[in-house]
Amino acid sequence: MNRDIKQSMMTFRNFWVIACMAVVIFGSFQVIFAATSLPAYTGTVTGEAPPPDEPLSLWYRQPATAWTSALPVGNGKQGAMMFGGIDTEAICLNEDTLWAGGPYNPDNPNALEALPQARQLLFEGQYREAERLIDQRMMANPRAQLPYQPIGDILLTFPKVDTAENYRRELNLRTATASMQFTSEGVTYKRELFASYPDNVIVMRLTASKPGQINFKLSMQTGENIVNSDGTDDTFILNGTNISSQNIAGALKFQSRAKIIHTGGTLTKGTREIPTPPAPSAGARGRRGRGGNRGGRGGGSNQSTSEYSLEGADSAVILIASATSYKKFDDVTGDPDALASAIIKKASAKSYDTLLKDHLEDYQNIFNRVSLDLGTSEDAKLPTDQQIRNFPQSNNPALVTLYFQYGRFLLIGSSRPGSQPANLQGVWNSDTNPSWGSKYTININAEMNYWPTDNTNIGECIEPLMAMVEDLQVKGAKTAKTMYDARGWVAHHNTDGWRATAPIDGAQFGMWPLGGVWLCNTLWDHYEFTQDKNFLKRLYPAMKGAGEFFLDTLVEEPKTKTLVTSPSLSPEVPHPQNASVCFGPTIDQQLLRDMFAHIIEASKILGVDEDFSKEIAETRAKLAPNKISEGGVLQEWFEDWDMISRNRNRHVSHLYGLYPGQDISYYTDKELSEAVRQSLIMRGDNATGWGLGWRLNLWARLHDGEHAYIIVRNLLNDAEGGGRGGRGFGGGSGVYSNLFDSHPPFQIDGNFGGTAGIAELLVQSVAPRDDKAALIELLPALPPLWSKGKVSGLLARGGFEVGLSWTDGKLAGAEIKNTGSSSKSVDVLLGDKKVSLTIDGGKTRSLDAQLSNVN
Ligand code: FUC
Repeated sequence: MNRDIKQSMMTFRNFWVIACMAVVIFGSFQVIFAATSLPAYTGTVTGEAPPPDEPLSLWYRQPATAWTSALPVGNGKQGAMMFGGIDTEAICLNEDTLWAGGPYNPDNPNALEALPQARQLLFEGQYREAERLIDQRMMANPRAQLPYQPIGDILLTFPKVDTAENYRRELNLRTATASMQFTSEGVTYKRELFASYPDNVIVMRLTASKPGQINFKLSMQTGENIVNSDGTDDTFILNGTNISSQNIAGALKFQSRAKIIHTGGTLTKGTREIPTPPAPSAGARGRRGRGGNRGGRGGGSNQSTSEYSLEGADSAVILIASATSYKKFDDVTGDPDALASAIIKKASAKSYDTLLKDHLEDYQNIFNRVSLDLGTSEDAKLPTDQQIRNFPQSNNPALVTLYFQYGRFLLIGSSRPGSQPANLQGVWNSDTNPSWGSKYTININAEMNYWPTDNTNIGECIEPLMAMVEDLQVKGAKTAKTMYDARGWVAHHNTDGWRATAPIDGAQFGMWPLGGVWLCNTLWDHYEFTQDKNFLKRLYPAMKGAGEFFLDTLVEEPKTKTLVTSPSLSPEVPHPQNASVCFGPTIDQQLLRDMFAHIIEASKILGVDEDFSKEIAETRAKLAPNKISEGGVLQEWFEDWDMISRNRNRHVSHLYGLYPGQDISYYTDKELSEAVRQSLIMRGDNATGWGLGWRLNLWARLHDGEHAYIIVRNLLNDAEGGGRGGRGFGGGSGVYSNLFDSHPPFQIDGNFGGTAGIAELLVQSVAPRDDKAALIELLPALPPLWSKGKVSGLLARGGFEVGLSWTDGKLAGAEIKNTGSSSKSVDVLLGDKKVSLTIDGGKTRSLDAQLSNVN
């Protein structure tokens, strides 16, 4: 179906679903709606609120109606979105362990028998037949993984407001607090929301400039099953169970609590009559859309029967916590009631000011490590949605700075020690059937989420990814044994909360056994930045196990006698033989060359597994090399099909070697780097969110700041204004008005790729290896439009922190700190100038514009 027609039908369907649910029940006070949107405010907004004092703020002069205009907060485990509605509000809640279904084993024992035949067909050039065979005999059962779920929405309804003066809502990135304020009949109302990591709680405060003015009713809705909704005198409690999916029964219990603490006024607990709920939308019950990937809309249709009313209070604080029975991918015996009540008990023992202070101390300790100034402009004074609309015609570097810092805020908000890793939507999902299940796609997306972790100095955010890889080793070992009769572990192109590792969706997407390797390489990068040997000890078993799997499954290509993966594919790109499945796609060998090099180095550093490391080195030497096609591009496949295919796909998998990989060095592999450049030109600058994030980093590595800026522009395209769009997705990629990346729909990886790429334009680095010192390059790809600026707190591989400033596009000065405890050498590069420094542990050296050492 024509994409535009489809899109407008979707919009129409959304409208209809929302309209059906916007049932006014009891007079002007109570409204039911789906929190993928908020009914538009029907009163009048007057006045022009000034910009917030904090320049690092997203801000708007009207409430959000679409979920992608609402503002997120998160503490890693719990996420919330706030619309800033005037007489209605929905706080959309996520808890990162609520997935559909329960523990399951999708490994397909029939795969093993089909494996040799698939390999043979591939070597015989019968790609289509191989793909068909794999599709029939080697895919997971079920063929899809299970989707991540929203908890539901806390609904607040307020007395009707006819006129709201000087309305403003904002997200202050310095305080990680979303808020809104307006004045009505001489009273200024303010509502603030933050998510505290130290207390694992979501905190909302409602204040008014005059006493006795806080009135609201609180209830909840969810797309999950409600067991009961009740509570104590001051605490709303909803107990529920998760939905089933793919015939895997829901096995999780969950609970959400909202404790209302008020000054003055009266709080009453009541019940409300629920009209016969609208039939659950197909989306709410696991309907699978286009390609099995497009989600349905509508998260919440089951309404709580309990409802709390606060009347005439001076102020109120609502403490919100959700918990589930998920303990681990194979253990669902947790007690959500005990967990949620413990959180609320701990948080309510603190005053609001203390909760806020502890939150700020924790958050700012991480967020404030990097400061960036790319310059400002008149446009920077405008509301964020306006800045986005103007961006193509303006030079507004302040919006780029905001977008950069927003990416850091989002990762701090969706991935902290003890939480799950950031999924395709971080920890902000409103749909029970989200696009691509809001899972972990590990053929680019989950890894991209972690690209800004180290260079933008938020290193602790990587911990959940390491923990997930520990789980995947367990599940992936079963998949390796069952489906390949191999040692070690394997993960294909996706995983979920249950850590499924078998190939899914269809051979042309799922038959890619390198997901685990890419994850290992992402984690290795953390080691290169930090030089943290304890982290390396934790990572090593994962690399070793992934290495063992490939020692057992690499096959010799008959003509060249080189080693290749088979069966595999170049992620999601069909080749000219009418299939995607193939042997030895370029990315596979690049990923393996990198990981094998890491294993060899780790074995030396940790003093372990000498023989294994030798075997890995021998195998590494036999891997099929990178090849340049007749047409001058880097070959994507083993065969030279690129010039036939002339693919403009968003995936640029074969360019992995240059970024984020290390297989192709811009400094030493000039010809291959040029071939990467040619491939990138052939692929084009037009892609969906994460495809742009990847292109940005690649252009940065290719030292082309001017071209990189074209990509920055595309990343910041106004997704809501139509504008340019990614191929095959019918337009609308870029950013929504809340600066969420639009694939479309919202997918968070583009935000993270963008943030990493902006840092990569300013500083690049190579870790020390053998007797070679670390390398730090200053301003490798500065876009000409950013003529003056400064940055501090970026990290470089080898254990360094870098600050620098520039004017007229040229370095003004730099500071390099050795973040380790012992003395280290580093080569510093600026254009074709290079100096070698030795910096004592914990010390900083300053350089001037000529790279002369000034102290
Ligand atoms: C891969 C990509 C899609 C999307 C999905 C989550 O399948 O090809 O574009 O990002 O992952």
